[in-house]
Parts: sequence; C-alpha cells; structure tokens
Amino acid sequence: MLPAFVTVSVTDCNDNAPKFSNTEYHIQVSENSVVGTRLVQVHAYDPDVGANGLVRYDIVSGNSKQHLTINSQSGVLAVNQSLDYEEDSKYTVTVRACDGSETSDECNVAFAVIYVTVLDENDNAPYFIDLSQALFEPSLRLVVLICPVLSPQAITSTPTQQL
Ligand SMILES: [Ca+2]
Ligand SMILES: [Ca+2]
Ligand SMILES: [Ca+2]
Repeated sequence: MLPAFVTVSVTDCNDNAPKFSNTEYHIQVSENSVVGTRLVQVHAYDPDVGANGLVRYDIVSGNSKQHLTINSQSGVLAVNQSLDYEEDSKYTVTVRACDGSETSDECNVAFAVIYVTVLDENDNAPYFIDLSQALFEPSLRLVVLICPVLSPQAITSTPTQQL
C-alpha cells in the first residue's frame, strides 16, 4: 500500500498588529524650517503577509492646526505649515499605525508619540509700544518705574545731595 500524502496550505490571517520600533520619538526643529522639511520617519513592523501586513500611518492627535503632516505609507513626519516658536513651541503628536487594506473596515492598530520641540530663531525685530494705548490694553505687560520726585526747593536747599 502506498503512503498517502496530504498537502495542507495554511492561509494567513490578520492576527498580528503592527508594532512600532520606537513608541516615543523626540525631535527638534527650527521655527524657520520651510514647509516640507522632514522631521522623522516612524516605522511599525507587521509580520503578516500581503495586505494583512501593510501598515498605514496617520496622526490622531496633537496636530489641530495642521502644522505637521505624515506620509501614510512612508511614515515620514514633515512640516506642513510655517512654524512659529512664539505661537507654538511644542507639539505632542500621536501617530497611529493601522494594518490591512485601505478598503477594509477592520484593522489592528498601534500608537507612538512624537514630541516635537520648536527652536526659537531671531525672527522678530524690536518695536516700540505706544504707551498711551498700553495704559488701556490689559494684555500688554507694562513695567512702571517709580522714581522719587523731589521738589525744586529740596534740590536747591541741599546742593551737595545726590539722587
Ligand atoms: Ca497584521
Ligand atoms: Ca516666530
Ligand atoms: Ca523667534
């Protein structure tokens, strides 16, 4: 009797979630960086096969003003709009990695956080404040210097006294 051979094909299921190589990234960027400047590339690995192992990236929080953008396929985080240290000096961006095909409703996810520190540049010239408006504008910080006031009589009566 001849031995019977049975061929068993194992089909892949999407039973692995993506896993980030780092769950935290800390980067610094000059506020003068031009739009399109690449900041960091995140990466998540998924051992599944085909679409089950395809990883897409998106930003889920920390980017309400759309100053940053991430390439959904490469995971490259880049400057999307001009940065301004005087407006926002830090961003805490949560990035999600999602597996499966784009048409699939279900996916496994993983998260990483990117801490972006904006570095100050000397991009503002000094300017004078109109003191007459500053007196009525509570948002302006006005430092008032109080100097002693001497009467003319006091000055003339003590000519050797120094202020
Ligand atoms: Ca997977
Ligand atoms: Ca600025
Ligand atoms: Ca500045």
